[in-house]
Amino acid sequence: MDATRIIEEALDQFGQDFTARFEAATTEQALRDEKATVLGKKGKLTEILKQMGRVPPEDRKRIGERVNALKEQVETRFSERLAALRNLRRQAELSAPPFDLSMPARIPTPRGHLHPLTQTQSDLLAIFRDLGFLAVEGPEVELEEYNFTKLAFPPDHPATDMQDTFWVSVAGAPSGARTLLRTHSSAVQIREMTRRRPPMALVSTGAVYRRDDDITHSPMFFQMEGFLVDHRVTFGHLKAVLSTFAERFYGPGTRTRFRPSYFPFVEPGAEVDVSCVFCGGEGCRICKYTGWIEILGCGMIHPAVFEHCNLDPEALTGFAFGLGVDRIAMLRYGISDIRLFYENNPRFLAQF
Ligand code: FA5
Repeated sequence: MDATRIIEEALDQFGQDFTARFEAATTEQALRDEKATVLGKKGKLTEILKQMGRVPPEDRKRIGERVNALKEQVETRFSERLAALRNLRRQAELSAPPFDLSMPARIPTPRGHLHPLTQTQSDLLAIFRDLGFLAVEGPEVELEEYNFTKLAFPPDHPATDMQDTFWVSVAGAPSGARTLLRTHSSAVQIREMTRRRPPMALVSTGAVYRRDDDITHSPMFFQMEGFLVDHRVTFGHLKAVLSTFAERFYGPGTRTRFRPSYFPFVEPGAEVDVSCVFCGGEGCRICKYTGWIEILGCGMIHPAVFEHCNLDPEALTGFAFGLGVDRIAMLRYGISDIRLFYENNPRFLAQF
């Protein structure tokens, strides 16, 4: 048989083959794969055309035209089959059970909210903002100088013991300076009094750290500090601010009681109790039958603290107070174990 016949027969065969292959493909991907087998660089047609060299020159034009026509047919059949397959898929989708995209998920997405301690902090801040205090922040990793020394803690004060305080080393801290996780928010007093000039009325909330761990004491907890510095500030102003706060936070009629107490950075110092919010002062389990609940420490800023901040203790006076946010929140929500605040159990948190 001559080369022209051989190639013509191969092309006939090719024409039948690819049509059958395209019909057999049932997915878009399978169809594309078949097209590659037929027309690709290593495909059937390329194989056949390798014989072209043996075809006499007078037949080549005819064979060439035939090849081009076949290529066009392949493209046409491919497009037709592709459209048919897509149509089939669409029909299948349309006849399948309806899929409702707008239907709500069976498990509703849980809505989060602020942590009860964050809620309590912002409620506390809001009251003091109304009273004219400006909210500021301080760092949780603090200098010993700000947390203890400038607040007039003597060097051997028990609070500075390893048992009470988390001492940490910090890269880049001033040389010779000791650093710690602040044990109270009073460090903010020093930060602000060294960089602002009076008058100032500031509040600050945030995390503080102590080596404590029981049902009413957590190693990390929250405090709020408030302080006011100006000329002729008196203990009377302190009492007015704190009793107004107590009535706003716990409700009208809440009474306050100031008991003398000691903190190195105030003189005089006091602890403040509020009439028990649970029994109204009658006496109950929560107030240990005293009718009173302790909520904070406070006092008039010690002259030594002013000196440490380069403020004139002859000209200025001021008061400061610090309260435990966790304690306030525990009383507010009737929670008996402080650790619940930090376990992040959604069943607990969802109740607020
Ligand atoms: C202070 O920390 C003083 N800086 C408060 C102060 C500020 C006095 C300004 C005077 C002027 P104290 O150590 O008592 O004081 O702590 C204050 C409150 O923090 C406590 O009443 C208590 O409610 C809370 N507290 C203390 N330790 C813990 C703890 N481990 N976990 C939770 N709350 C705590």
